[in-house]
Amino acid sequence: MNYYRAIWISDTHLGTKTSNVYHLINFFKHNSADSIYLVGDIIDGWELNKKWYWPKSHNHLLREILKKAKKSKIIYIPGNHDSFLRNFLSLIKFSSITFKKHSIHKTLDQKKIYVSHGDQFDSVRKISVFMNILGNFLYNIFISISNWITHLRNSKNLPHWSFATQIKMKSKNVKNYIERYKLFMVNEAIRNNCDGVICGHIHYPEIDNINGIDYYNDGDWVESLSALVEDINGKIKLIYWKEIK
Ligand SMILES: [Mn+2]
Repeated sequence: MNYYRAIWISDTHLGTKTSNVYHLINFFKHNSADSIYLVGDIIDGWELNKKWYWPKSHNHLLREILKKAKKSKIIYIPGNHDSFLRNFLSLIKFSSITFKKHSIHKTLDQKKIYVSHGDQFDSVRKISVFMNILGNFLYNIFISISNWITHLRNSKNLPHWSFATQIKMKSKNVKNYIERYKLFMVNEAIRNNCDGVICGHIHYPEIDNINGIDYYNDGDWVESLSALVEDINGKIKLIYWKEIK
């Protein structure tokens, strides 16, 4: 079991076929922390609303998370796909899981990190993301191919490399979108008197520093299988999960 001060994951999109639930269960079995932040789009209410998809594996994962809640503090920050939870923020009290709109995490060396899903960016600027450019159907096929390549590479123990990310970054639109998003989120950190920001939403895991403010994106569990962790020495790292058998 790997032990951390904190773990951040987001964009697991439960309720869709593209969610890598089995990897996520495996991740929770081998990783633990004092605080576990679920940084939004954990459940995909949009897709569930269109078509109900909830196989047994999804309940299995929820049980795994509830088991975690016995020892860890769990903070659930809803995103745009699970925004239905935002209406109940004050009502929901579920064992040791707290629901918040955003949160501020204090690292070991007393740095303040603003934690937010990050979809407030979209309400400021409506820009087509990669998914909108490609369309839902093509996107799902594209992700399947990409995941298949990732799986092959993992089985050969090659370092993380995402086909999907490579293709996306070839697009100027996507690059621009990501750069603007990062600037926006860094400003959110400044507005909230924080030294850094942790978010998700754009499915692009990354650690950067912009004008002295730390920017962390925990990625997603549709293609990247990534998480942010603060280790016991207070260092925040990005990890790409490879299944432990
Ligand atoms: Mn989102």
